[in-house]
Amino acid sequence: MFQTLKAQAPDKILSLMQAYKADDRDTKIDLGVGVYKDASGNTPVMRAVKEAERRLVAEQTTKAYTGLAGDPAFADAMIDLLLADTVQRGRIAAIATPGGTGAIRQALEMVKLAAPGATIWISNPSWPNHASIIKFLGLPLREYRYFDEASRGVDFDGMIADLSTVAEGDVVLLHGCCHNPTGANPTLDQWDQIIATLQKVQAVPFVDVAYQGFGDGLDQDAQATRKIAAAFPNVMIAASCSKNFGIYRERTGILMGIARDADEAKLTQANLNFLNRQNYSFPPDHGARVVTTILTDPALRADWEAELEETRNGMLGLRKQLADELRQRANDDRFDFIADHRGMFSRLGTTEAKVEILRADHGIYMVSDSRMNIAGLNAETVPILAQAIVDAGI
Ligand code: PLP
Ligand code: TYF
Repeated sequence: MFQTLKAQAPDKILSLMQAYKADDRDTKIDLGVGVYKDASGNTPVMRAVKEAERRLVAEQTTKAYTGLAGDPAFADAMIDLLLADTVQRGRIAAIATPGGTGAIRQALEMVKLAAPGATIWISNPSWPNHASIIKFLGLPLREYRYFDEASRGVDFDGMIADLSTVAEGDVVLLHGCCHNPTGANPTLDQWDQIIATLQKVQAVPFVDVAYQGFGDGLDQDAQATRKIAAAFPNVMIAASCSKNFGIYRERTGILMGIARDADEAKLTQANLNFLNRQNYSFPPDHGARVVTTILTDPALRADWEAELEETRNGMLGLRKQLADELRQRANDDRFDFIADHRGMFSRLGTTEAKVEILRADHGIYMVSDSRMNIAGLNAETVPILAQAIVDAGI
């Protein structure tokens, strides 16, 4: 059987991780995979996570199965964190999933069930796994313009022009905040126009939120998602706890489906439960329970928010430092966009050949599309990167 298999293209970001590990230069700098790193290059377990895990180990009395949708308290806590009171709770169906990726996969399977002919629209560019999973499921895929190569900001006119051509019932995948891979995000006014455009064509928004708290703050990063949630009869939202709780390997995420009314929400919930059952039955519980413990305990929650703020402000500081260094060294303000971008990533906007020069000559690893993980930097390596960018003639 296996002899019939074809080779699969490897994930570029994960291959880069391997290449970085194999490089024996001690000056190497890893700006590849989207994992947060502190100034010493470590990805620590957050304080509140450690404490929640300690309590769980001490107090948990059973590991028996939860429900197919996961622990209902997790859904309540996550809906509150992301949507606050934007939408009536009775209109929201939700399932716990293995990470944000599991939620994306289940959302796309939901489209296959509910609207098999619908085209899925993704930004150009987007997180590579979006297109990969859509194609794997055999769903029609199209791209809308998103990134303006010249300014390294959002190509807003192009985006609106393309979204105006979406057919009724098509699904439009949007990054709720901290766009991956570009770091460029619409303003709240622009979000209003995006929403008006999608309402006009009667599209179904599908929001991917993987970095809440990494951009402008927990509430600020949820603003676009809340606006969308309030504006459409049906919305899907895939949220990940990997980054903002630092629990990458626990595989903790949630898919929310906003329905027209409570009856439709019950039907949606039953179908989401069905999809969990078809794919893996009960979703992982440990990470979800850690998240619920933190979000529902005021002291733990305050400590988590404080540590997340330190993380966020650290990345903002590095952005500013890098933009300043580049302004001085290049004697030009063309890199100021780095300070305007939000989240873990910025797309530098250079060629694959220049990215390769940075890797070969300077041991600086970024994804071939010139996406850099800002958290891979520290105060000492920012000037080294800035000089390398100038030396490479970027
Ligand atoms: N969506 C985007 C845009 C991402 O960058 C990620 C990456 O971590 C995810 C979803 C899903 O992450 P995970 O499956 O690790 O929770
Ligand atoms: O974009 C990133 O780097 C993160 C981590 O197959 C990641 O989202 C990268 C590739 C992948 C899964 C997660």
